[in-house]
Amino acid sequence: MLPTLGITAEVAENFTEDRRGNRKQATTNCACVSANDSATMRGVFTQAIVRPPSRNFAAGLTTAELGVPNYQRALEQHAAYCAALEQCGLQLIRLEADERYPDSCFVEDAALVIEDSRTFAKHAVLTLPGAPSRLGEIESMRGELSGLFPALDEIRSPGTVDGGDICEAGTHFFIGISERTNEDGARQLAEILTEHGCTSSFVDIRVRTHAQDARATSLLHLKSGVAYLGEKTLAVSEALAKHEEFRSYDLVHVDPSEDYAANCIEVNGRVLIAASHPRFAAKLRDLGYETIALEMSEFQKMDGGLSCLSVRW
Ligand code: CIR
Repeated sequence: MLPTLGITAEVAENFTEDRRGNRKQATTNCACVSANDSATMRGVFTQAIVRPPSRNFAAGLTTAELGVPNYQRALEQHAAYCAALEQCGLQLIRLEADERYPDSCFVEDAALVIEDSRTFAKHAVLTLPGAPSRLGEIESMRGELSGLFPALDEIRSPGTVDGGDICEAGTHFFIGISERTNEDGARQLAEILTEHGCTSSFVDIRVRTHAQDARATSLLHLKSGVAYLGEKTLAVSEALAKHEEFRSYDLVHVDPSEDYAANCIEVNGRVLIAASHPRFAAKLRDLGYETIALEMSEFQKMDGGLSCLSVRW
């Protein structure tokens, strides 16, 4: 247990793998890669954009019915999240809180950064969020990303894409078709990915995948139910476990009582998971993953999870 910032580091094995399945030595409490080293390494995350919740965070969209989030606690949880990303070796680009958009701390939905499979160059894509109240979020993201990348691709209306619906699995991307991401947007994104030597497939999360399971229809985003852990392995909620698209992958099943835990993120050999999901944490440990557990209660109240709080590359 690390007492600082509510982070729990659980080291299970002395090795781990990066996003492309390269085995490497795990480290316990220091950054896995320095920014300089990682700039020359493929498939390694070096940077992330984050934005803290704004004072009016509670005015954002939610279906969770878990109560009103506590702003101070949300700030503390966000700070712990940022510290965990730094612990994993990422340099953070910290945007200012933006009260115009109460959901804007969920930066993942407004952009993604992909790696060209042939040149390994990083390439930024501006999305077009499916919720009208979030559309304006892309303008500050555009400003930020255009200063960092030579050119931006973008999803254009009538297409809509939320970053939460895009699950990168190496050079393949699963694109969720949801209440937020429509077919037009998914097709546009698939074309952009093809131009960068990546493949993609669509996963329709609007349809019920388990006849008796009402939860199957309640995923906000694809990544509310699935996460890529490297080496052709996915953490997957019951609602998505039987989906065709995941058949050729090794699946780490998330117990239905811990559904929220499916939204975890692998960062340079560590997996950030939501705290208080002991079954999932134990399963990952048994499989040899090093995990960092983070309190996420205030973001969960607003339908947000670990992936949503950063754009990582
Ligand atoms: C929304 O409904 O848009 C926000 N309250 C939550 C967004 C969560 N984002 C994500 O899963 N990528």
